Amino acid sequence: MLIKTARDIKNSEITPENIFRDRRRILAAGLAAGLLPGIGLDTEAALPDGISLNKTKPWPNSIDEEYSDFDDVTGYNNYYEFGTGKTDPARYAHTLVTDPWSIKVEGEAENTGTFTLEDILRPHSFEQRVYRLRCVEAWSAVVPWVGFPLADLLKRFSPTSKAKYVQFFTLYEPNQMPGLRYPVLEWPYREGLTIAEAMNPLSLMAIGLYGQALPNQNGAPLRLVVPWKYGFKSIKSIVRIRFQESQPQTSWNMAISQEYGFYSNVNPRVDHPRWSQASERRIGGSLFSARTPTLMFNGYEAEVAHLYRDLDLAKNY
Ligand SMILES: Nc1nc2c(c(=O)[nH]1)N[C@H]1C(S)=C(S)[C@@H](COP(=O)(O)O)O[C@H]1N2
Ligand SMILES: [Mo]
Repeated sequence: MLIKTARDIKNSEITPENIFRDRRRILAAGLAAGLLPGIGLDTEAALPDGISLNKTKPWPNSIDEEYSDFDDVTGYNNYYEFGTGKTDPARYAHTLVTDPWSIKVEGEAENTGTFTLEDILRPHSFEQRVYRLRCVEAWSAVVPWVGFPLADLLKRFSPTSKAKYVQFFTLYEPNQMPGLRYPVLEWPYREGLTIAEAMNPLSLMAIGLYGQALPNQNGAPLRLVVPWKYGFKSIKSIVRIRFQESQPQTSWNMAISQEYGFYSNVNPRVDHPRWSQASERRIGGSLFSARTPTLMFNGYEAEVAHLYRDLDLAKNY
């Protein structure tokens, strides 16, 4: 039996756009619930042999909103290593080599070293979590991510009591990533979280979306999704994880510290110096389509507000 992936279904095969959308939704949901056999799909190419998304379980706390279109989520991206244009990553990220892939773990942890992607993924079972992700540029997307809690991974390295923060680095390979030629950010791209943020059950290590492995432009083979923070915290194509006592450097803070702080929590009450953060536009609509109000912590206030009880969020943006 041949199952078409979202990517294979051509618009021309179906007339009304909403049916097209619905079919993709059903396909992705079916794959994630294990209702459809994954045999014949080549969409797990970014994952090591033996790692399969067939047993992905739906996560019960997913938001109940219509998914953004697969084509928008995989065609309109920020991944500056492949260029600063929104369509550059989809156009150029095919040169990213995700196999073999390994991750170096260092710093304040007992179990450091270099691990293959298979070592990293093998013990985990995968969930489909529908999260809203909001870019600092005021567009947002509703995406069925596939992944596992970041905390479950970090605990395997036994961080020491000095591990107050964790820093992440993206691959740096100028031969594969044409955007590295331009000094728009500090390379390699780096991000950081407090250990409490990293251990929060919402922090997701993602390996897929819409029931299939991550496309390169979305950060294959594994990337963070931190849904209560602006999108740039959700670092792609991770190759290094470092536990440390002091607050780590982050590429956006190093580039423009007046605009991008360490925390970067979604906060409609604290504007970006150059634009309002009070509302957002769902990806895929026209520039003139209705904006929806941005929610505190991107709608995840109940889960994460306690992390910031003693912080002035206007100063700690
Ligand atoms: N390595 C790396 N990770 C990155 C970025 C980047 O340029 N390089 N862009 C970030 C930004 S600004 C956003 S909004 C999200 C976008 O994720 P998406 O393209 O999967 O929607 O990725 C984040 N992760
Ligand atoms: Mo972003």
